[in-house]
Amino acid sequence: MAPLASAGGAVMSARGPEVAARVGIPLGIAITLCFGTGLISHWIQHPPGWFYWPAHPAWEYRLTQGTHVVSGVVAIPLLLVKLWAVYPRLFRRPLIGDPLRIVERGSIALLVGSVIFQLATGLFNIAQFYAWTFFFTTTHYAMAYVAFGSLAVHLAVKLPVVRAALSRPLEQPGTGRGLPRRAVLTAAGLSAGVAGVMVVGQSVPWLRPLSLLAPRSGSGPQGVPVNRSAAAAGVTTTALDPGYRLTVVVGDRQRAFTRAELEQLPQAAAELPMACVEGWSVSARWTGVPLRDLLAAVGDYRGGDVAFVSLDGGLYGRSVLPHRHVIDASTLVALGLGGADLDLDHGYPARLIAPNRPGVLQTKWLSRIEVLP
Ligand SMILES: Nc1nc2c(c(=O)[nH]1)N[C@H]1C(S)=C(S)[C@@H](COP(=O)(O)O)O[C@H]1N2
Ligand SMILES: [Mo]
Repeated sequence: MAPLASAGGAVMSARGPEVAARVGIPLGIAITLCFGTGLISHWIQHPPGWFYWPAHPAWEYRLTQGTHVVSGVVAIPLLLVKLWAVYPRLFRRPLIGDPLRIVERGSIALLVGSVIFQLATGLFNIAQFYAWTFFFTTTHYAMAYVAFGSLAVHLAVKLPVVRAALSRPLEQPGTGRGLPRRAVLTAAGLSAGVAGVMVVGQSVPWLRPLSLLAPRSGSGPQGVPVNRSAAAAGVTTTALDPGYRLTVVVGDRQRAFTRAELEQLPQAAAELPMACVEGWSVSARWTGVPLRDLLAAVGDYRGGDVAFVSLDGGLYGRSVLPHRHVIDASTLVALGLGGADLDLDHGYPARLIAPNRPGVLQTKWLSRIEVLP
């Protein structure tokens, strides 16, 4: 058996730019994917005027948000290995010096701080710390620019070091010290792979049994997970009240529908995913009244966004649907799921389901639908 001291010495030798640069490549790719898909998700929820997000393919948001969460989780072990590889250098003297060194140090401090902040708050969010959602969305969004900007500066400053490190062989011939570096890289790759597989199961059904890191991985009434139940939202009584009405407002006309009246309108079915911002998603067969037909039953819809209001007065009790989703044939005011009546926890008596939208905008327990001026 090798003496401990020599094993320790060999592991120490694996630290340095050779490992740091090589781990940096998948880490940079993961962070870039995470940043890009995060921007998409934010823009869908807070659309700038120039932003265009199509209604089809319906699975696109499922893919981008699944990628967002998987790439973020995969980045965590890679970041830890990278920090381990450069750790002694982070404290090399002088801590500050000439301007280039100040930029280098500053960008590293910002980069490490902001990336750790992003990964930690993202993880907390998928573990559902809903109390600080407002703080989360604005801060996670703003900090994403800080993280990505400092990554760009860091890469620009370090490019010569990175290129030199990548052009040197990983192994150092003759010293017998090459193996630990390869082992460190293998361990980094394996742990990133394991972390990725453990969350990817929340979007890919046949990997679901492996998704140990996914808090809501598939079970729920009618085979669809529930983030917020009717009881948690405090709507059980109002949703089951025989006096329930869904008010629909189109221009200066308005009509209030009972659930039975909604059931009497022509029904349609759509196979659409529920894709949560937390990364989990599942495809399901929804039935109900096409939104455009429901609007037509009330008045003359001439375009514009449509607002959805829930019996639930909470943070997610309201959403706005853009015109191109309003007119899409697969957008339903859903009354059924998987061939049965909508479960109370899935939004009974009626909920919105539209293609290619984040779950958070698929408002449950609808009380009012209104075409915005
Ligand atoms: N009124 C209301 N609608 C809501 C929510 C909510 O809390 N209240 N949660 C949203 C979120 S975050 C998701 S992911 C989906 C989940 O729908 P499900 O519970 O039917 O899977 O509902 C959305 N609709
Ligand atoms: Mo969600």
